[in-house]
Amino acid sequence: MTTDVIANRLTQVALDTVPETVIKPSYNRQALQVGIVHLGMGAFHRAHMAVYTDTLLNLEGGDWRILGVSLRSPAVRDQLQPQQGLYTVAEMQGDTLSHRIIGAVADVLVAPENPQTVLAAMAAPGCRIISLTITEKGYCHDPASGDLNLDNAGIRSDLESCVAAASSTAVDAAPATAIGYLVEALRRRRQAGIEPVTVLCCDNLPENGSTLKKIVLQFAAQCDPSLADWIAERVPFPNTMVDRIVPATLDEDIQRLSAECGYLDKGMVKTEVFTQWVIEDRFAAGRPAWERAGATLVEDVAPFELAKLRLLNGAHSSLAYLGFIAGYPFVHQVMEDNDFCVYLRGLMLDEIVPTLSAPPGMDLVQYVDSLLQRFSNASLRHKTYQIAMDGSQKLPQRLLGTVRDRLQQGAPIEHLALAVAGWARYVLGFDARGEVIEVQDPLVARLQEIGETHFHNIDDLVENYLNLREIFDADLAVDETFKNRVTYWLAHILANGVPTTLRVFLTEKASRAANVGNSESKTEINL
Ligand code: CS2
Repeated sequence: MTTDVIANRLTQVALDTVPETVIKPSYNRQALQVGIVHLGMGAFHRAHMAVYTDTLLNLEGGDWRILGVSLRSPAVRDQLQPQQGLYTVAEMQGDTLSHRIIGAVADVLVAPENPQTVLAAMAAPGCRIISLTITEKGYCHDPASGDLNLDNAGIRSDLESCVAAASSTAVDAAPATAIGYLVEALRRRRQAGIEPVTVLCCDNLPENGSTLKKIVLQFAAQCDPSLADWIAERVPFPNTMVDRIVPATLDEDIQRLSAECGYLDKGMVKTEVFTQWVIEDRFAAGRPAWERAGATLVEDVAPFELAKLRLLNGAHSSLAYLGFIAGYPFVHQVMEDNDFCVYLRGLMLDEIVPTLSAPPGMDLVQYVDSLLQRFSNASLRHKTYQIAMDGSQKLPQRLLGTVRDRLQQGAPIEHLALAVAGWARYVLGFDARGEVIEVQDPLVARLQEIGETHFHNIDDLVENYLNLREIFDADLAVDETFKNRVTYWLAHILANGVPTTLRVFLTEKASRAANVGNSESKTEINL
């Protein structure tokens, strides 16, 4: 007998024995067809888009179930397939915990094991939406310029297959990248005369749909310009703003669920109560009525997306780098440190908010308060290390766009420069006690080479980081104010550590405000 049987694994059959306190799908799952193929079955999708879709299926049914595709690892398939796609979303806030089982996922495929099945599903007439949560680096682009990275090994091999497919009829391409899958699926749809689909990007990229469209068109143009034209004309790529904090599931979360609800769910995800999804309403072949499930369908997502990327994600990355170096493994621990709270509030209110225009119906000062509360949610146990990953892909849209706008306005960038210095300190690859940090980033080799070569000369160190064109565009790299302030704060952190640096930062800020007499800052300094 396996442990799964002993522990009562969640399955379609076992649904009846799940306690009443757990919300379950009320629709006949098998009767509903797949209408969405989703690339990237990580925890975020399972706690966000799949939940909206499940809510809608509960309300009105519809052929909108989701076929998930994992582009690399079989882990999620191995978790969900024995559970017939069922999994639990645990919403956590303080001591309160609610559980809901999601039925929207029909199955999960692992792309490298079954590339042709994946492509066939993406090219099937029933597939009306192809959606993606593949993280920033999955787009194989240069985050500073938004262009496809033609040096990426996966892109190079996918381009070769694409050229071959465009010139012959019987090529079974096995793409390496999500972009390769998308273009090949769209090529097959066009060739077979199947109605175009909508490609729905749900990652934290600036103008995510438009960015993905540009990458896809650049790719397609390299192998078949007429395909690029067809995609440009026929396939919508709506922009979206996605928001929900979804930390990676820990073993202890699975054990807790098992202890509290009496079943084993290896695919469970944990999240906060808050959730938001703003979608540009531009679909080629219909869409689920997600507005009935709480999503906001709008004509223009840009202000929502910019506010979310710059405020939530910008502050998140800042607290992750500085917090990790300060010795805090979890986000809520950072928020328990008053100096951090004051700094983050100042970062958002003084330096980020002035670069934004408030999205319709949103008060940005209230939004900042709500973010500080959300970050303080101790029950999520969200690791600073998780957010610190892939900084080279995140910094441009989270912090550097704001820096650029502030510099153009001649406005101070002190908080932002400290955050960028926190990133530069983190990617050196050792913490305050000299312990190794396993930096996870597509540019890790170059980052660490720069760190090793220039560690003893901070000016050169910063200069070399700023010369990484994937992250810092040419104008920003030569901006003396930016370089100077990042160098200043990095030197401070290296000499004194993050906690002392933060204290000095806040003291200097308070005395500047006192000197001005009438504080320029909206932040309450609580020293
Ligand atoms: C986080 C995001 O890991 C990260 O980089 O900043 O995943 C964040 O939790 C979500 O964007 C919240 O919507």
